[in-house]
Amino acid sequence: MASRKSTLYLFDVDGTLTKPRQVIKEELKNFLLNEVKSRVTVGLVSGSDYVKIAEQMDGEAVAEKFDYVFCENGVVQYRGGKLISSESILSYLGESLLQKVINFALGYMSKIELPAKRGNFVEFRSSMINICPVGRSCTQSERDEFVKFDSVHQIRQKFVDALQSEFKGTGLTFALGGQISVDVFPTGWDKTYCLKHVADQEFEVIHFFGDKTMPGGNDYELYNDSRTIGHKVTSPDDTREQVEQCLNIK
Ligand code: M1P
Repeated sequence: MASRKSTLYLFDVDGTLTKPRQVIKEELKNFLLNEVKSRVTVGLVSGSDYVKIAEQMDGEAVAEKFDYVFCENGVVQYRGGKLISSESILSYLGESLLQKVINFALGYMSKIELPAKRGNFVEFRSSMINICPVGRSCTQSERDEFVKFDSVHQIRQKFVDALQSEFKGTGLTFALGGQISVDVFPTGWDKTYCLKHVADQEFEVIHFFGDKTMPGGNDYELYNDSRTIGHKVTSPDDTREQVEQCLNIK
């Protein structure tokens, strides 16, 4: 029988609890905070930083509402409403390698033609760099247009291939996090990182719900980790159905 002490439910955000980069629906949020959190411990684990997770989960108080909020794959950790730990990609890689990656990425992106290009092509976060060919300041319709274009022309996959070949042996991972960008981080700083933070809690079972579970997707490692029971979901509605089945509350 699942209980808060024995069982942890971890949820990816984009594509799992919300449409990509959109705000969670009120009913699903209430379901998580009432029905689910009263039965098991609940955590969020996203590639995004805290600001984006808060926007999407409907408010700054997200860290207080959920038991755990693991940002940037869990390398930035909030527990019980407080920032507990984070790592610095700058200290880990050093300025020289970091600049080589940024310079290569900007050079590569300067040579591709897209339906639209806007601003904020490189977003520097505590523990990862997010590189975005269309530019993170694109509008929702420009984002949608890029997603279609990318599915035909494999813009991001080719970019990842080029980055992997250029930075082979440097211990960097290049992952297709969301819809329009590539996440760059030290190998091992994927979503399995968050499991280190809960090791002391001795959960008997850890369930993980995510949509990007294919190789190269940013849910792949945690979904396939032997310490979790992975659930592949296709939408926020599907997530709710699968959770109801697991908790036997339908
Ligand atoms: O789903 C998590 C991803 O969300 C955003 O992706 P995109 O803007 O490409 O849809 C980014 O914050 C990305 O870093 C993150 O992994």
